[in-house]
Amino acid sequence: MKPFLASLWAIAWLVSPHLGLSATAPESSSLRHAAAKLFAIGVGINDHISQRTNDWPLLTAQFSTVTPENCMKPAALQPTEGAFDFATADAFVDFATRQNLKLVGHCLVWAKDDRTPAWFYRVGQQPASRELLLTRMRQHIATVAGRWRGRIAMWDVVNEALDDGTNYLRPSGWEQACGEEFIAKAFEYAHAADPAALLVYNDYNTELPAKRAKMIRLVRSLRAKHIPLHAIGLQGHYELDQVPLAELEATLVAMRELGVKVVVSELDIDVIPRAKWWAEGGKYRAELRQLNPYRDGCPPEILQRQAEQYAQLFQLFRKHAGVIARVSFWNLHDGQSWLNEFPWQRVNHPLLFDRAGQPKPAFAAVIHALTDAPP
Ligand code: 9MR
Repeated sequence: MKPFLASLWAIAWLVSPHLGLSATAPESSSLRHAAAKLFAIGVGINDHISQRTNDWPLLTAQFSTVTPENCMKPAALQPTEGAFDFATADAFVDFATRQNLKLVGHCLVWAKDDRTPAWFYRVGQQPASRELLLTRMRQHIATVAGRWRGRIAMWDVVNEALDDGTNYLRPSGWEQACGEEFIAKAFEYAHAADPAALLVYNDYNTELPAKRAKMIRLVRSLRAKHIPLHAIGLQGHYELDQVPLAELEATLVAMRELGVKVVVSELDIDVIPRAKWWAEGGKYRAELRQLNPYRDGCPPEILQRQAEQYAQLFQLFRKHAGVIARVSFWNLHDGQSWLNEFPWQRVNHPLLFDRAGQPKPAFAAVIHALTDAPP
């Protein structure tokens, strides 16, 4: 190429993304482009993404933000006291940085005993004191958030602390020793370790009125103490035909009124509903374990219903884009979804891309909901 033509080409290449001229990922075929003026589009992905080259084209065409599915959790990073293992998470952060993907760290504290290494709570056979528990928490957060200071855009600081039953907070080693204070401290420690990171409280079912009320109480309480809480994570693990649109909208409005941002942090729509697993003391579990109706593929009418329900969700997100900073899916495509394993093994189809990474009807429905003229 002649030097003059070469420089013209270089200028065109440099300005084209700003003019929306990207040839490879225009609005009609890329979620992140379609949502660009509204919110970031993210995804929770396999910890070993840096080695999974087959996943890269879909990931980078569609998403701008990534959350590691497991490798930054306390159990992965500090399984025993002081013995940090950063190998997988470091490779993840380097990969995302190289690919210009923003990072969500997940999570500094998981307020569930079965998800927190038992050593945090104990001294020998005795429960650890409040002081010791907070010291351990501070060391964990300072080491982890400090390690990638300035490189993680958002941290899920505390995950799943609100109770599903009648308590305010879920009973846990944290709650027992410190009450609500452990949440406040986690945010203070995270802010000290990485002052530029946006700090998120992340939980599920916060659309439901009872849990929404607990979340409002938590936000008010942290705000009154000037705790650096910046956003609420609504996980968004929904089930086909049960997407709680009106209740979700009420939660979005409540967060807007409180002046706190929202991230939809782990979105999916399960097509083999799972709620029955927990009903009536678990008496349906043996029956459900046999249930695997879509092992040979998902019927078109189910895919169509899923597409309509995803479209309704994204219409709602678009309406409330002023309060929503990001919408992240939980897993890259159907073959990688946690819902193939949880709470029983079945071939599931909860995402926008099928097992070959090809767009499903829900993909076009979401693009349409994001880009067509508002009603
Ligand atoms: O998808 C994750 C799965 O691979 C893990 O086994 C599990 C336990 O660590 O966590 C899953 O991700 C969860 C996330 O960390 C928090 N919200 C609920 C997600 C689905 O269970």
